[in-house]
Amino acid sequence: MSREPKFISIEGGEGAGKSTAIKTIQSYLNHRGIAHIVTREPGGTPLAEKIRSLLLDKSDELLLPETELLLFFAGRYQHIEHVIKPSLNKGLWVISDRFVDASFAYQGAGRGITESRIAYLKEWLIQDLSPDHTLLLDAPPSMGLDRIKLRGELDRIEVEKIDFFNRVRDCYLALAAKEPARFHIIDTNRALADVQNNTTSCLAAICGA
Ligand code: T5A
Repeated sequence: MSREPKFISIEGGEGAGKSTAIKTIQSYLNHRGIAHIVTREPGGTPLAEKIRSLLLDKSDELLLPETELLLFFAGRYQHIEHVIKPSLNKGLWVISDRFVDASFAYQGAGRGITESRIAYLKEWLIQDLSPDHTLLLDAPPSMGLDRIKLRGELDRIEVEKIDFFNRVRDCYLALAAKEPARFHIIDTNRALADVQNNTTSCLAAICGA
């Protein structure tokens, strides 16, 4: 079994099932005795959690796309330097609920910021840190939105129109097509037990079962 610490990101649209998959992942890693942390973006450090509130809470002042992008990267840099890198250096696996692919999908395809601007920030702040594996939880956006509406009030991003989320999904699928060795697509438009089985099989392959 490979014990080299791995960095795994979990991506997908709203309500695609990331939190649900992370529970399955945690229980699999615990079962295998693999020491790990679960963290998230936006967030992951006390300061980055404050930035998360700025990003997700509704406000009377329009948050401009450029400001939004810079806030995501500001929180991400705190997260990388204070949590992700130190954890990997200690030999812990890092499971992150979203990472930089989300900026390409949401601020790029969603908001319309050019890919080269996002790529510039990525090169400056992230350099060669990349998830070893990315689980892309994929479902039609309308289905994910229906699921989260049952949960209660929507946040500042969740209230976007369906076209926005269709662009986000298309971008994620395009990113996955470009890097098939890193991305593992899990169809979450299925019964929960099937999704859990597929997530566990994916983890088993990553861990070298
Ligand atoms: N963002 C983030 C950017 O714009 N740019 C960035 O760079 C980054 C990092 C973050 C927001 O910020 C944006 C993206 C987001 O808008 P978030 O905390 O990641 O927000 O929130 P969401 O993506 O909105 O995550 P959610 O918690 O809302 O959804 P999940 O985790 O994908 O879904 P989950 O697992 O909570 O499931 C939703 C519901 O569906 C049920 C669950 O029980 C739950 O009730 N469910 C199923 N029901 C039936 N069958 C299944 N197979 C099911 N799977 C889950």
